[in-house]
Amino acid sequence: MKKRIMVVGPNQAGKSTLTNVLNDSARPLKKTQDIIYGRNTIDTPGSYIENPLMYKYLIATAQTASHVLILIDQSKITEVYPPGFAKAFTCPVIGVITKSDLNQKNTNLCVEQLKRIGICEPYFKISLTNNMGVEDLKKYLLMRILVHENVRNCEVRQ
Ligand SMILES: Nc1nc2c(ncn2[C@@H]2O[C@H](COP(=O)(O)OP(=O)(O)OP(=O)(O)O)[C@@H](O)[C@H]2O)c(=O)[nH]1
Ligand SMILES: [Mg+2]
Repeated sequence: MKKRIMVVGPNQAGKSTLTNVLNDSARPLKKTQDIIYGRNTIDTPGSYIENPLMYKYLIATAQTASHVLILIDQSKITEVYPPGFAKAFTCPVIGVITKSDLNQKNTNLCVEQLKRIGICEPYFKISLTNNMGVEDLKKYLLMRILVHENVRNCEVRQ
């Protein structure tokens, strides 16, 4: 089964905008109500991370993902993630600071939050209005997916 990149984050953090970029698609941006499987991604509703009763759906869905992107919205600091939340996932978790074109003074708070969540660096600072940082994130993901596939192919051949 094809593994996709799952995108998690608070309401309006830019999850669907980012999944559009990762899928080269242009789905209209309306509030995401359900988990949406795209060509390369799994988009999730902001309400799932804002409601602890919904964590189990995120964790179960991530079982089929290659990576989880945890988004922090730089424009609006909210503490929705519990400390150590990244450890709930069995696949690699990558920290992404979104809307980096807005409220630059919040960058350090975002970094501190990613650390509290238990995510290791590198963190990716992106803006989807001016495309800052997006290519670096795409390259990093592609590199990680290719390395993972090579390792799997080697294991199959042995
Ligand atoms: N300034 C700025 N706005 C952005 C950026 N990325 C997304 N947005 C805007 O933020 C709003 C919300 O974007 P979405 O991608 O729908 O956010 P979401 O996290 O999917 O939202 P929900 O599905 O409701 O949780 C839209 O108006 C986007 O155009 C960014 O990098 N900078
Ligand atoms: Mg959405």
